[in-house]
Amino acid sequence: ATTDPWWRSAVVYQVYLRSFADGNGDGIGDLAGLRARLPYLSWLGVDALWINPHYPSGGADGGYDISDYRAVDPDYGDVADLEALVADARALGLRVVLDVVPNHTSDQHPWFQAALADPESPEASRYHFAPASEQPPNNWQSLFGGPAWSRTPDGRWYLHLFAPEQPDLNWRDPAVAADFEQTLRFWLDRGVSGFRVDVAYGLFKDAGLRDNPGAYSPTLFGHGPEQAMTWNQPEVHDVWRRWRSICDEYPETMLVGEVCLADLEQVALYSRPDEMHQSFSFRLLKSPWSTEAFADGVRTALDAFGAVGAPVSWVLGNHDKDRQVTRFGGGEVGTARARAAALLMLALPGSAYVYAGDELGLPQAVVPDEAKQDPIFHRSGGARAGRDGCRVPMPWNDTAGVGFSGEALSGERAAEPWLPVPADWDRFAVSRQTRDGGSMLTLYRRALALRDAHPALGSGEATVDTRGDVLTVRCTAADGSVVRCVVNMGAGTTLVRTRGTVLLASTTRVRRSAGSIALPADSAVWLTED
Ligand code: TEU
Ligand code: CA
Repeated sequence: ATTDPWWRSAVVYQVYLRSFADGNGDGIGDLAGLRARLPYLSWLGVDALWINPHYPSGGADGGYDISDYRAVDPDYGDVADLEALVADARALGLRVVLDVVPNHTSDQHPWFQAALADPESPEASRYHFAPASEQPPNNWQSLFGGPAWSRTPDGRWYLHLFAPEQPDLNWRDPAVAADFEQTLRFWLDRGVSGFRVDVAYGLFKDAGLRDNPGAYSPTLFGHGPEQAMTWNQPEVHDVWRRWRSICDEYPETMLVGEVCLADLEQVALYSRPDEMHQSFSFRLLKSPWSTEAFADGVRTALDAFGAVGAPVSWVLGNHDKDRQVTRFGGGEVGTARARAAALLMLALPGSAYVYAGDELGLPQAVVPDEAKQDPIFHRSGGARAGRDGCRVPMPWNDTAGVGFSGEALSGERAAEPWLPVPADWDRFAVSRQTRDGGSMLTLYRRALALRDAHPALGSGEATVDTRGDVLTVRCTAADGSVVRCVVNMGAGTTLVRTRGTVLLASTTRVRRSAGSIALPADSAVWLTED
């Protein structure tokens, strides 16, 4: 019972639309499929869903190259399907958050097509073009590999910080801002509860497009001063102030920014009270399995966001990073760690983002090279594996097609899924895990139910302590109630002194005795106070 706005402690489930559920049997996840699976999300106990881009797209970067911001890609349905989804979700108490991509459009977008056709067109000034010359205008690199500048057929240069099919918009042209404001209103008028803002640290570039001081080499936690000319320009904050004021016209709306900067204090500035409501904290997503790394990540985030009065938005997985089971070592060890990490994240105050399939403990899938779609793989000539392995369709049941494609709809055999599902993935199927009291899915569902029941979980204040391999987060609610999350990140069993009750354990191998519990390697518990 709290009067806080919903998003401050929400659990938001990230739906990779193309891989979630295929309603019409063409092998591609869609809005109808998602709509049919809403009861699952309600049963699981999440508060909201964020849907990866659903817009018409050139198809060069998993939908992050948008050709029409106020429509639905025919692969996924139409605007009426989205409205029906929002209505059904609302009836189940679930909110729908859309992805919006303001840093760049598709090269198929009518603006870019007009700009290609006529260098003097008004659309040309909405992008970054430079006159034909031998060398590109500066030393900027594309995040997907190679120079950030490509040539038009008539020899001009244009800027793309991602793939060449994703030309960067020029936010110094007021027509760009005006158009995005219409886009926001278009979807808000259709009942969505907000937006996840792609590359929110981008948009504006150095006004003189000067060389970056350093080469592009992503540091551990994101971009830093070496890329100072490309990212995090002060002007961008005016955009978020304007977007906030638009969202404030619609009750209970939120903006969450993707801000991939190394310095979390800079990231938190995007969540000042008059800007976006949240910006992701990617620390847990990028930390190796070590007490120091996790403790530092949690403390740094709590401090940085606390300083601006915003909740931390915790992330353990998304569509850009290897699945956590694999990141944490794979197999049984990786799974045990992912279970413990889930209890840590879901205890911490703030909002938590759960990437579809992480609640099933999916590992990074091995996708054959010839099936890979990710431009990172193709542009690097195969040197970088790409992100396909975390984007494989969801296994719903243990039939041959793992229940991804709706059997009922056409009566015909469903098409092959757009990315191949590993042969043994029926073992991760929702249908199996629902029946298994020890499954990852059961753990998530129990954790989410407890998080609803205990105000100390997901809101209030947290303090972080480490002792050897043991990380303890002590969470105190406004009513004074306390829950501790104790994580043993070491390789051996450890004894935790407590008289409290175990609310939930990540493993059945926790042993209780009077005054203490034995916590096995790579496990976590939620404890009431002594
Ligand atoms: O990602 C943008 C982005 O900058 C991250 O990939 C970032 O480089 C990384 O997390 C740093 O550690 C977003 C989307 O999430 C991604 O899927 C798109 O490909 C990209 O924007 C372009 O739209
Ligand atoms: Ca489909």
